[in-house]
Amino acid sequence: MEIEQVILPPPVMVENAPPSRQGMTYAIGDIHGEVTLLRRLFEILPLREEDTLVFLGDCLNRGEDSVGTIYALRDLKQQHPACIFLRGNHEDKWLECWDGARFTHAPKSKSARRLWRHYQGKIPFAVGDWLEETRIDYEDKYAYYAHAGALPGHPYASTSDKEKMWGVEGFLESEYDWGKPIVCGHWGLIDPLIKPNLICVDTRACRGGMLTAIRLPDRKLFQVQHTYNTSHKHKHQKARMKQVK
Ligand SMILES: [Mn+2]
Repeated sequence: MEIEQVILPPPVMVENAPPSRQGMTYAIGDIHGEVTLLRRLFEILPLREEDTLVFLGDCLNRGEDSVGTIYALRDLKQQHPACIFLRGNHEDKWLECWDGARFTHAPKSKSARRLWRHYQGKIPFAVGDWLEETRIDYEDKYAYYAHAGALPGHPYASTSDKEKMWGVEGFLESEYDWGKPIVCGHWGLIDPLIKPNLICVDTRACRGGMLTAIRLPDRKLFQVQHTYNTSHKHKHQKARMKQVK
């Protein structure tokens, strides 16, 4: 099996750095294997050394190349150590099949089974190794970050791990103030949802939508999308850059 390593371009450095060199945080929505979009996103992010990257989970399954995406994320962390990888429901499912050395079976989903068949059950060790590194949530001075959000109406700390990864009904509609905004992916929206108390940046990258990143604290959005030649869905793709605000 040929495995292609994906090399990400070096981070773009900002020419006119803001007067304060305070680190900002880029939260990146569900990638779902869309490694080309990931690469394009990093062509437009004005990432600086002091900034933190928070990947909001569901990095694999469904899209173009799940394993390539994991390699790309691993390489990115080599270049930029301040990378946080959150655990989404898709990572959670794959981890249940990981025994610390290999995957024993595939999760029960169409895209996971397709991946399993593609590698004839021999999914590279690097994937399990990376999965082990994922964490349920993250907090910094700007926000709480969890793949699918938090339990509405209760302090953040009372949200269970399962709820953070799999979501709770009514979360997106909630006006509850957790003290800091909750930043999440998971919900497959057409446009990013940006409210005072919560932000969702899963914008269906793997289903013809956008891969979205939001920067905190200024809430600037960075988005890339495939543009398809209608007859060759995955061949003639270009990222279309759309910056909002
Ligand atoms: Mn999800």
